[in-house]
Amino acid sequence: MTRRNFFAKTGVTGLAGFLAQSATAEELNSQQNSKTNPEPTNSSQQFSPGEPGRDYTPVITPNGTALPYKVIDGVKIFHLIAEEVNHEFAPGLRAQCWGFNGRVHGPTIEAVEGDELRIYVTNKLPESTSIHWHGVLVPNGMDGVGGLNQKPIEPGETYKYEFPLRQHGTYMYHSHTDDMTQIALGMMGMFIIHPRHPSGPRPDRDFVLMSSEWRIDVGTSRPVPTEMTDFNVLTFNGRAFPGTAALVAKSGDRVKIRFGNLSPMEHHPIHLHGYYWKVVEMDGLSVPETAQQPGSTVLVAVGQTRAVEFIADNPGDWAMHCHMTHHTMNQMGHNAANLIGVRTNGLDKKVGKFLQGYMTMGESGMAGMGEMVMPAPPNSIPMLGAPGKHGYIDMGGMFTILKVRDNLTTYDNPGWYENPPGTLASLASQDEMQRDLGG
Ligand SMILES: [Cu+2]
Repeated sequence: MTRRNFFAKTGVTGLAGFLAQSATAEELNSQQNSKTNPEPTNSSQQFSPGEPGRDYTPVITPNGTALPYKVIDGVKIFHLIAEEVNHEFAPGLRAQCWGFNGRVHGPTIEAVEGDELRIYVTNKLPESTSIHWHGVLVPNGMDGVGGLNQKPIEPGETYKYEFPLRQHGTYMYHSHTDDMTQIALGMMGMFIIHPRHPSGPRPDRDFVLMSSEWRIDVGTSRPVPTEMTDFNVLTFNGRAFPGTAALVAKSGDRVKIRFGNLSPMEHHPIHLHGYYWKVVEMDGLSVPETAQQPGSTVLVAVGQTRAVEFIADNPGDWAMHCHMTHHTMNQMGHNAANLIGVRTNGLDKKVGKFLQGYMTMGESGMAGMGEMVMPAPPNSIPMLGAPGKHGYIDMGGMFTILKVRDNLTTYDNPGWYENPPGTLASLASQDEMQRDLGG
């Protein structure tokens, strides 16, 4: 559905409603790369991971990008710039965060086992910082814990980290000075090391998804670093559904998904519909084939990485999300009264005379709350969802869609799945109910 006929159908053009400011999930999936992902600010790039001649399948960072590098005297040179970033979590919600090279989270560092790295870190923040290479085996003085392993990088300074890559796998990087503030504001990214001598089949699609969580009070634009329990924006790669880009694969592809979690406080059981996978990496270490746990949900605790693999042999639009239900919601107050089953007939109308836009929470469940056209506080995203092919999708937060199709010619977003005849849940007829359920 295009934006034009979406607005024509729902008639909300010009309304100050949630819907008026949001595109369909499909549109977001197809547009957001160009809208929200500016090229990195590093202008000295000469190479990008995945160029012809690279002996690996480059990873895909949905809603993100890889950090460019150049090679000087055989050393791969990267440059991370820690800086404030005005970041969009989903259309309608932006906040002043801290990230790298104009991004939240930072770009994915991608290199190969055996590489010699030199990573410059420039601090453009108002306070000191330092960067830890999470899970990467480095000399002690390169480990990045401010005060313990190095002097903090003061505002305006540039430090260099140098180390060889002695391993391969899925790792992360993050601030390790004033961690509570800097991680809560977004200073993290993924660090992927490809094997020098790959064994086993190479993935056709190799995705990277980093989980995080934020407290951003409605109408404000600064994440709250002191929050310990009540996070209201849950993200994959810094984006909340419907702002998350779909993962696209074609039938028969070997798909690898690398999960990392640097949420301040919470673990995330990530669940994929339509498939089971095998866990092939734990904290970057390859799991021997005979020990690879099968499943469709993998718990990714804070500080952990997990990588899973499966063959994309079941076409469709498959949900993939954290299974904690409060982690697939956008901004809401968690202290609302429980009114499910309470008859509040007419209450909204009566109170609405005095309080414009008043709405009772969930008399008959909360589905549809995101769909209602109600005045939105400035800079906030609805609690749930986006329009989908078959109606409104009551999901938000740490939710995305795996799109698998036969005969794809590109990996651009293919739109919504066309269900083959006889494979779509539908309203039961009276005759069918009489036949199968009896009188
Ligand atoms: Cu979660």
